[in-house]
Amino acid sequence: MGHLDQRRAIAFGGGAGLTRGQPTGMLLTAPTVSTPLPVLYSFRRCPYAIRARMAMAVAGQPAELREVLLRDKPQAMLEAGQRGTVPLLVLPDRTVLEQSVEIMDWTLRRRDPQGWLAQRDDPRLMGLLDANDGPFKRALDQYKYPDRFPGSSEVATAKDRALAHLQRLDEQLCRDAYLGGEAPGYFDAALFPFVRQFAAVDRAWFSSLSLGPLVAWWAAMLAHPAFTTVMAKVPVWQPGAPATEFLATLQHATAPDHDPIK
Ligand SMILES: N[C@@H](CCC(=O)N[C@@H](CS)C(=O)NCC(=O)O)C(=O)O
Repeated sequence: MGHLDQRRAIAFGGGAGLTRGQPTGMLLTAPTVSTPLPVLYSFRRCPYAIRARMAMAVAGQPAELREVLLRDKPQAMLEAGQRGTVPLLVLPDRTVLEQSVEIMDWTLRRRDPQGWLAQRDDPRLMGLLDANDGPFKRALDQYKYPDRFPGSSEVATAKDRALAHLQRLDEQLCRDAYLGGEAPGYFDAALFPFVRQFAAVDRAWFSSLSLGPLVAWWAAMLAHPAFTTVMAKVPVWQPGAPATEFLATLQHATAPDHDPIK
């Protein structure tokens, strides 16, 4: 519960009174009652936001979705959180969740129809998550955006360091099709958006890697409904504009996402 202990209360702006719709498809049907919804500040292509949205999609968690531009963050978001990062979830009781993993945990503890939390405490998988969010993310950024690291000697080794992490995933995926077993779960959603970014730099090369299980997992996750649905495009949020209801956006999702990296 450590993460949740760090919750912080802020003034809750907007979202109150939004009427929940009647989502269909892969998700549960939410009741048609007018209650305040959590507000999710998100950026469509952010891997942290993708993992949070995937958990929310699987759980059928309603929210008001506020798509932001990272170069022009809304004031309400900056006032709500301390970090200025997405995803950011503001609950109706004014609790603020500022870490993607916190949002996944909060969401799935409320409702976990696919049993994603069963693997949550596996130390091996937790180690992979730490490696993903730490050294792999750093290597990924250096590989994708070498210009952002002028003079850094790390840039030259970034691709190899990223690949070393992917080899660890591949070893895991040699045993089972997904990181925690034969079905997708928590850690697949948590790590896949980052592997997707790495792969998107050079898809042809990535697809031809001799890491067969990893490439097969990547392809399966690209087609996973929780991923394809949360990549639906939504307008950038403007204060005062009509709210975008998260579950409703999922109904309109169509093709798998193939757009380039962020
Ligand atoms: N540890 C955070 C990291 C979130 C994060 O860094 N998100 C990026 C976007 S992918 C962000 O908002 N960066 C702020 C910026 O670019 O100004 C989490 O897990 O949610």
